[in-house]
Amino acid sequence: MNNERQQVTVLPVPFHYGASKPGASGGPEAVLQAGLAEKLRHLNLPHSLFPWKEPAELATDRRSLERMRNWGRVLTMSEAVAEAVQSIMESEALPLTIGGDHSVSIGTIAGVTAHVQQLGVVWIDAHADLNTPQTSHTGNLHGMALAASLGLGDTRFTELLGRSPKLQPKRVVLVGVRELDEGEKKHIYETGVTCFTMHDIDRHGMGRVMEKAIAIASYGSEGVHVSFDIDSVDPGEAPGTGTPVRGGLNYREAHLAMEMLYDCGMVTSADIVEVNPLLDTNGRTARLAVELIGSLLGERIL
Ligand code: Z70
Ligand code: MN
Ligand code: MN
Ligand code: MN
Repeated sequence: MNNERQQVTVLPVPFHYGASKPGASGGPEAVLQAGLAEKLRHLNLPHSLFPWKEPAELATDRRSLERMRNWGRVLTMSEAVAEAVQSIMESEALPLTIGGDHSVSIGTIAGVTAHVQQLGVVWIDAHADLNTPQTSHTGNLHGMALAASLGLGDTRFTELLGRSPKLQPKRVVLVGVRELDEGEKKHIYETGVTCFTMHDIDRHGMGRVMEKAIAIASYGSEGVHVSFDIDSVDPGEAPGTGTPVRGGLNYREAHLAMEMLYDCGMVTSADIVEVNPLLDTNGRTARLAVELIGSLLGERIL
């Protein structure tokens, strides 16, 4: 985006079947309650709410239940999200998808890449979400979302809207990672995606890490997609999420990341996922999500 009063279309996706626990389906409502529309108004950004309709349920193949839990539900949701995001991109607005668990990003990336072929991705998360049905210990599709976008895993997901892979590994950067399954480490080495762990952030600072992340995601790219899993932030600051992991981003690091992404002027689309109001304390995590969206869309102190 060129950042000039970009039209924003908010896509709420109340969905939790990609995760172990329910609750993430309350994410969009919680983030809206916490003042998302007011924030966009305050930033003087023209915005609208996409009328999300719960798709009719697809019969689930029972044989696949263990390795890809609820795959039928996740697939129909992904198709609907991909179509919605594609139409938002067509209208030249920025799709801001509010999850929902992280499986919603399978659809958002499919929708964005229908328009932006060479898309960079900055995936900010405690996890890498690089499992396939073969490597996953849980069978949860939110742990397979980035893998699917890179063409790894079940073809029903990798070939959403046709083309696979959606992303080239050289444009994909993970930030904030602190919990990886063995198979995910293998996928990082084999694909060559860049992974900045909490170790890198502690050692070099968030500013330096984000400079590198943005340089990698934007080099030769036509746009950058931001996929922000709220569990990247330390559980002390963001308790309302399904899989909290100690030692996460602090408040300032999370905001700095979003501010630097805005400043790069390349952001075409974003997801904020895994806000779980059932696990939240007094709406703290939902409010944080709204503040971070503000920073991503240009809010500044001075
Ligand atoms: C684990 C899995 C995950 C988000 C947890 C966890 C994945 N690697 N992703 N929370 N957002 O189940 O595959
Ligand atoms: Mn995630
Ligand atoms: Mn995560
Ligand atoms: Mn495990």
